[in-house]
Amino acid sequence: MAHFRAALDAARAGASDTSVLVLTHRGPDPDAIGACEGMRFLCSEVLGFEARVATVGRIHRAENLVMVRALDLDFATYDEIDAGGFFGSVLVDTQPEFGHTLLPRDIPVLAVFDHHVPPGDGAQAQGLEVAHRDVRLGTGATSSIVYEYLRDSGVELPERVATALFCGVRYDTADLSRNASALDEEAYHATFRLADRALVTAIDHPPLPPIYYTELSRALTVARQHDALALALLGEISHPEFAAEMADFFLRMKGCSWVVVGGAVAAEKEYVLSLRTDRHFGNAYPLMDRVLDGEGSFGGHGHIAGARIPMEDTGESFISSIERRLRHNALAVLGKNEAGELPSEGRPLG
Ligand SMILES: [Mn+2]
Repeated sequence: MAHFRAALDAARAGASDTSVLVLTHRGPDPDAIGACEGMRFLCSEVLGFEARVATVGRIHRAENLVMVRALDLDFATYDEIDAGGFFGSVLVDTQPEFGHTLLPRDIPVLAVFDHHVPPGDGAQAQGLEVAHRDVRLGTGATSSIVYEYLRDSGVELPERVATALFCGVRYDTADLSRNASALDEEAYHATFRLADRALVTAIDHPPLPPIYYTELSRALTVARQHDALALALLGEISHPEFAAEMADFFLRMKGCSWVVVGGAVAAEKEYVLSLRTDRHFGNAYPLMDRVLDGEGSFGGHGHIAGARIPMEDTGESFISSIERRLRHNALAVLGKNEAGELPSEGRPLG
């Protein structure tokens, strides 16, 4: 905490600007949203700086939208931000080296709080000089790390901040069942005690748009099971979080130990992939590496990995060529059958 404070103070001393900008990865999930809100509160209430949160990419997933709306979080979008007012930025739930994170050119990154494996096996992890870098691979949620700074400062958490942090820990650790450390456990219980219970439930059961059911129906039709792998490459989808949500959903099927779900998001000119493994199956990160086989960029921790492949073309044939490669790579992980062939068709789920 003293180190983080010193990093901000040093940057503030040499600047005419007075505010801190809090940033996260594109298409923020509940952990990113919770960590942003906790960090905004820490910077403003504890450290005494004006602080602003800016997010990049629209927030689509119903849970995440409800979280921002119901908690009335004051998040700007990146494009609205005037770089002039900030002496530095703080990154949460991501690292400057990740491809899915946009950094303003004129604002230095002063601090990083994250729990994802740094790109490049950690060797080039210190690529950008950052005064305060707190990356904890053993922690289930960045919201837990932010909670620890708030706890150590002794500040009382308002209901809204506690609710945001709780949702962050809750969804990134699946209610402490996934990648959860002692700190996650403490953060989960401490923030839940102060959270707005009605809002916690409302965020868990958000209203869903009609397109959700259309895409759900397609995902169920397209998904195939190959031994312990459920594979669903969905063609075009309306938003990237849908792939993550379907990955979680398919992983619940009995007999399924790992899941790969992908879809093309035309608006963002990207093909997104979500990979999940169950408790017994091992790490998601090296599996994603094999499924991508050099394409795009990816990140992950424990049983979760996500990837993005830029698309120069959003036409159907381009999308299917990506999906053909991904399917081939995923099936190659399963190995060849006795005839020396990769498993082919698979069978429909259910
Ligand atoms: Mn996270």
